[in-house]
Amino acid sequence: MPMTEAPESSLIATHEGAAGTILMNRPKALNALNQDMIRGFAAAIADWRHDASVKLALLEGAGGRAFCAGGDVRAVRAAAVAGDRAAVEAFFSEEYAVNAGIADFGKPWVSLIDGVCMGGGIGVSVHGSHRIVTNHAMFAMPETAIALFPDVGTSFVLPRLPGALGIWLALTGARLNGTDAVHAGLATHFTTREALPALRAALIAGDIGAVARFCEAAPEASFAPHRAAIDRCFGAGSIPAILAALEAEGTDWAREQLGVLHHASPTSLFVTHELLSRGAKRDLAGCLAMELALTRVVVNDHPDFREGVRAVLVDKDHKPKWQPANIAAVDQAAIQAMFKV
Ligand code: QUE
Repeated sequence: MPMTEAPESSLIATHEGAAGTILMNRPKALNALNQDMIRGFAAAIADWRHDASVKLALLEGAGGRAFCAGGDVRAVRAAAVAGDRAAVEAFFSEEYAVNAGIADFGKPWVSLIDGVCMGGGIGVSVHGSHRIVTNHAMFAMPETAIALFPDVGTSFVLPRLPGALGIWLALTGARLNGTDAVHAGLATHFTTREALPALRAALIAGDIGAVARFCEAAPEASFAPHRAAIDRCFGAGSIPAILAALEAEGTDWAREQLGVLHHASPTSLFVTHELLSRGAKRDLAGCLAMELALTRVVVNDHPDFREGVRAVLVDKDHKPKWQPANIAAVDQAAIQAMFKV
């Protein structure tokens, strides 16, 4: 036995049968993507795209609790606090290049999503052909809580979901279970955790048709009772109009949504609404370029991002002090000026 063991890699990319398999392997951090993992994705995509022995890519998260909780925003915050703009740029530009590389991978990109899937985890799955969720999946785009915005190409995806579902998910960070994710269009197939080993074995054997055999119809979405109210309120067209519509609604559900919105970064709410409006009119590449330009301003120059990550992930007091502190004080011209692309 060696005295010391090499630290285990945070991303394990290998060939198994007909598949290229990727295991996101940082279970204590819920497999949140760091720079090394992003570089591992980029290398695997480049290798496998033109390798005829790789019939499909299969993506999983280690540890049983998470697929991938997002990006390593603690590290991004540390870079921003240190004034290291180059590190911030490297992180997001390389992450978004991976998202684009998955979209044009050219063969099946199959994600087995059994646990937490947020932010960056959606980015490494949603642009692929097969997003298979289990009864233990939990999807969310929680970025407004840390004063970021829905990125990783979701400014392209979310405006294209049915009705106002995308803007609702983006603004509130609402959690979806596996069946919800299928009904929303973020996932493509529903199965059970118990079926995953056999499905995985069939995929390794190159049998992409196994997906249809092992998956089943998703039961009704938990948001179904609120679908009409979601479209009515979150489709209102602006942040002030959404708040007014929720207030007019007068239900417990609407009051709950208002509570969530009033806890989020006010700046982030306006940025997110504008981003999705613009994203509805652009292709994926245009959306990723818009997001990258926005990270430079939001992450490096605005105080809310570092404060949001501090409150949610560093100190965990969940008491962020936003600047400005409330929605009425947001300068809409300043929001428009944050969009450089
Ligand atoms: C918004 C986010 C993230 C978040 C929470 C938010 C995010 C992210 C994580 C996260 C959660 C648990 C971990 C971890 C990271 O939380 O991107 O390492 O153990 O990665 O409200 O965007």
